[in-house]
Amino acid sequence: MKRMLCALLAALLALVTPALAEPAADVPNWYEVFVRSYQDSDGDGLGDLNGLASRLDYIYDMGWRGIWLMPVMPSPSYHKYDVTDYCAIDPEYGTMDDMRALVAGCHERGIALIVDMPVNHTSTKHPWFIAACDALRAGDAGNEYVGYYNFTREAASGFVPLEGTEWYYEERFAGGGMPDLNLANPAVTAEIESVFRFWLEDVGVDGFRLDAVTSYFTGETDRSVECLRALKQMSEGIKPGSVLIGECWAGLDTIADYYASGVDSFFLFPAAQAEGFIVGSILARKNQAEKFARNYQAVLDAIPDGWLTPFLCNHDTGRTVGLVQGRRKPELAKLADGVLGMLNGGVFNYYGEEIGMVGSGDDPNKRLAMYWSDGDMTDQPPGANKIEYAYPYVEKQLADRKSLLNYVRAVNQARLAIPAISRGENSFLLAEGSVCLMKRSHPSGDCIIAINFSSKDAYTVEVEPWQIAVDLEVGNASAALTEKGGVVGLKLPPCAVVVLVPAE
Ligand SMILES: [Ca+2]
Ligand SMILES: [Ca+2]
Repeated sequence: MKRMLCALLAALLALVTPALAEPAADVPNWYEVFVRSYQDSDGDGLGDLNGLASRLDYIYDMGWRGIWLMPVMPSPSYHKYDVTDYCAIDPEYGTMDDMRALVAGCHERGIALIVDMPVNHTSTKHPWFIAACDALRAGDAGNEYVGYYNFTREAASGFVPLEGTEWYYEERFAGGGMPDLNLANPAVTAEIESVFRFWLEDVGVDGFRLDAVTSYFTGETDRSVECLRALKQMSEGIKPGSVLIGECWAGLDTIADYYASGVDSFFLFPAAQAEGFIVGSILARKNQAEKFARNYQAVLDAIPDGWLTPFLCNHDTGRTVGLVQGRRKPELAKLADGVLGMLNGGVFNYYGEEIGMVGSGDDPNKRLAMYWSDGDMTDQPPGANKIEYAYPYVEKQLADRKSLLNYVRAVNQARLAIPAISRGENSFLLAEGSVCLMKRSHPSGDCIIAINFSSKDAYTVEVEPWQIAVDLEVGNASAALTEKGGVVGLKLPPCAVVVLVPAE
């Protein structure tokens, strides 16, 4: 009787207790959004938080379960990486109440939300910097805010003169009005802790994207790693399970070194951009699979226990369609997204990638207005001088089963349906010529991933007679399992990405 009661209680509890949200660090599909260019809600031409909130159903339906917001705090610049108040929302984007509503809207749908936290530097218009400069001009070098930044009397690389004084201040992103904070000053880290507490506890976000971590202590990896370790302890102490993802724009070895900080993940730059191994493999004339396998294995060897966050492009880089000649070869834009989507960890898609937006050259060109439908877009960011859209807008692509958008959606859905893709342990079964076979082992069920990098059909002998669970078609041809003389083989159309699972 007692046992029955316990079972009944447990069943009741299971009914009333909401499923615990997964730690954000396990989110398989992320979406990076530049709020200003995404969706306007009030007719001023500038994207805003309420506009983004109105697109959450679209984002969810596309299969993204995490959003990274580029900075939303008050700032004199259009990109807002130079902050003047870390605990407020830029009025262009809305109010803190709008932010809280956005967080609620995300969490209702099971979407994690992280915000960009640029703490390497502030704006020159930040009250801390203004107070520091006023003090130095008044001859008060002992003022507490002077210690918030790195002032020196000697000219040095990375330092700029403070007008009206004999002082110089550190500014690693020269010309951007972004003086570097003195992260060795406990008063500054105490400020950061109260900022973290505000966002994690009060606003309820799930973590932060940490901007420019290699500039925390320029040229001193150990000190930057030490600082990140303290930030991770700080955020974990405030909100266990909150996520930190660092921008360590560097080579694989340096990124691997940064994982020692305990920060959850660092963007996988070696996979990204024209120089990255995804585009590099796709554009190789031969032996694409070997190139991919060699490079991906190097990543897995360098970061054996770390959670990866691969991506193709972001707000600082050229967009994928340009990188893979996707105007002429739309199948390669799909293949790039397919290959990215078959990597371990949490994959990041930059907004607009799903419709094949293009952008290169000056930064604003890489941050153009999201193209929702005819006439439905925000104003373009100031300074954009190359405005073009190579592919149709969202509305058209939603209606086209063969569009890039529906391909990206299928990639995301595959990652949601088969956890082994993002979390399984990888082993290469084959990497020969243009064909690559990977096995992912995971307690939820194993899978095999097959990629044909070439523009020709490929046939490979399969190791196990599994069934095709996902066939990411770029054209009209499908993958197929065939049997010849008792040996099961896999036929792969051009640019195919296929996921197999054990036959039922
Ligand atoms: Ca607006
Ligand atoms: Ca710095």
